[in-house]
This record gives sequence, structure tokens and C-alpha cells, in this order.
Amino acid sequence: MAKQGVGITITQHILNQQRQKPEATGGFTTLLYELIVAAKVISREVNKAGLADILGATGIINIQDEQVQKLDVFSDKIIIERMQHIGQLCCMGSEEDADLIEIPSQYPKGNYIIVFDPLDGSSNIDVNVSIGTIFGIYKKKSDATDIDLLMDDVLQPGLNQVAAGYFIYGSSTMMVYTTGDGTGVHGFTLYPSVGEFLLSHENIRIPERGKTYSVNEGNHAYWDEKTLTLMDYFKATDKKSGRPYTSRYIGSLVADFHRNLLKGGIFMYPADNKDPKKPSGKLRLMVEANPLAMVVREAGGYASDGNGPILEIEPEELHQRVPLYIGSKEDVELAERFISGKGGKR
Ligand code: AHM
Ligand code: MG
Repeated sequence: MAKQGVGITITQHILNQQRQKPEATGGFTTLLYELIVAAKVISREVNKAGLADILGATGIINIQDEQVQKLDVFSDKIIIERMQHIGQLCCMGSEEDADLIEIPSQYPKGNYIIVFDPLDGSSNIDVNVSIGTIFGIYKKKSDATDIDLLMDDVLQPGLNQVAAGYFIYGSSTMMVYTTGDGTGVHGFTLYPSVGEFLLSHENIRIPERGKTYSVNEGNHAYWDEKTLTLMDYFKATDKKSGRPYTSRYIGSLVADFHRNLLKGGIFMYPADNKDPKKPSGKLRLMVEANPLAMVVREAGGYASDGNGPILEIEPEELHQRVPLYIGSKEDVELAERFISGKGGKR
């Protein structure tokens, strides 16, 4: 017998969720719906990446006068183009754009803000490894309409997100999202022949504790003592606590996160001293850490910067970087103990 609810479309699902929130308006549905359309276009382009050269060489497609656009730039453009006219947003923030993205004057404006990483996992784009789009949605707090005055509205702690999620372009394309407040985390798989996202993973719960750690061990030489002690802990042998953990690292945050969300485990991108310009690690608070932190919290997990919850950080700038420990609650709490200096010495 089919599992209850499995197979409903993402649109139906968003509408059902809306009914649980009396304050919700149809505008929010429009917003998510348009984002989904953008993701379908990105998914199509990702799936044919690599074909451009072959088809171009055979004359099946004409790339004569066209500069082949990098997929991350293309994804950024498609999201902006689709979202700017819907009348629900006051501005947007993207990993690809240094400044806030203004809604052109010919379109109506609204009270929502979307921040996104249009195509995360850039090093994996050309090699057929899973990549993704990450998004977080906020409501604006002030009456400001001028783009120069909207930054304060954008720089809200992740706790204020009204929705967050990601699309993963992998062996299939999936969307995983939450609207918070106990509504759960739900996963939808794109059925290419139908062109619809159908509910495939209802109410995802991350295991309290996992057996997997995901980190770029190549950064070992750049880590401090506390980080090294934590890594030693995961690799040490101890039957009682199920160690050593298994290591899995794809190098695409969405893909590493998604695996750990379903199977349990911890993803880490610690602070390091590799680049003095990025002492807080590599990942971005607004477009990467906060949206996934909301998803993991709603699924029963936890996200920390090593000292406290990611979702409580007051952002100072749009492209702020942050150390990230995210995944199964017990594993992340353990990492926090080590990073805040309570985990002992090597
Ligand atoms: P990007 O936004 O340029 O793609 O960088 C973010 C990516 C994440 O997807 C991934 O977790 C991390 O960078 C991998 O970094 P590294 O190659 O240093 O391990
Ligand atoms: Mg990224």
C-alpha cells in the first residue's frame, strides 16, 4: 500500500502547509512556486552540462555566436529573472552578487527577502558530481523601500527565516524544505517525465547520532589544537561509542548535508588559518549555513559555529563567513564541546 501523502505535488503541499498558518498569504506560495520553476530550469541545464560541446561540434545546437555561460552564473541569472517580477520581494541576496539585488522599478514590490546560493559546489560542476541551490526566506521588518536602506532587513539572524531549503541536482533532482514551527522537513523528487516535484520523503528526521563525519581533511595543517583534537576523537577506536566514524566528503555542501540528514552524521567546515582574509572558514552564514541550520533544526538536528547556534548569530554583512558544524544533534553538541575547549587535549 502506498504511504499516506506520498505522491502529492509540491504545490499542493505548500498550500496545505499554508492552511496551518493563519497569517500566511498566497504570496508566499507564489514565491516558492516561482523558485521551483527556476530550479527546474537549472536542473535541466545541469543535466545537459557536458553535452554542449558534443552537440555544438555536431551542429545539433548552434553555439556559434553564444558564449557558453558558466552554470553558476546562469543559475544566478535565472533565479533573479524569475523572482523579480512576482511582486512579493523587496530585494534579494545571492552568493554570486556582491551587493543586494534590487527589484526593477517596473515590477511591484513585496515584503519578503530571499537569500540564495544559486549553484553550490562549484568545484564539482564540471565533473558530474551532485551540486545544489540553497535558499532562505525572511520577512522585512522595516518600512524601507530604498535598496540602500534594506540591508538591515536582510541581515537578520537565521532564527527569523520563514522558510528555508535546498534543491539537489544528483542522481535525481530533489527539493527539501521547511516552513519551521514544527511543520517538519519534507523532501520532493522531480519526476522528469511529468515535470513535477512529488512528495517522496515526508517529515524527515535526522538520527540523534550518526556514524559519519564529513570534513576536508586536506586542511589539517591549518587547524588549531581544538579542531585537531576533535578530528582525533572521530578517528579513534572505541567500541562503546561506535568509533572510529566513517569519513564521507563530497565537497558539495548540499550533497554532504543531504546524505547526513537522511543517514545521520556531522558535516564540518571549521575555522582555519589557510587564508588570513577568511579566518572564519569558508562557508557563508546567510546563503549556506543559516538555511541548512533551519532545515536541520526542524528535522531534530543542530547547527553550531563551534560556540553556539548558527541560527542565533547576528549577521554583520551579506557575505560573512562562519565555521560550520551541522548534522545529528549529539554529534554537533560533541563537536561544540571540543571547539569551545571542553573536549580535553591531544
Ligand atoms: P562554493 O560556494 O564556491 O561552491 O563553495 C562552497 C563549497 C561547498 O559546497 C563545500 O562544502 C565546500 O565549498 C568545499 O570546500 P573545499 O573544497 O575547501 O573542501
Ligand atoms: Mg556556495
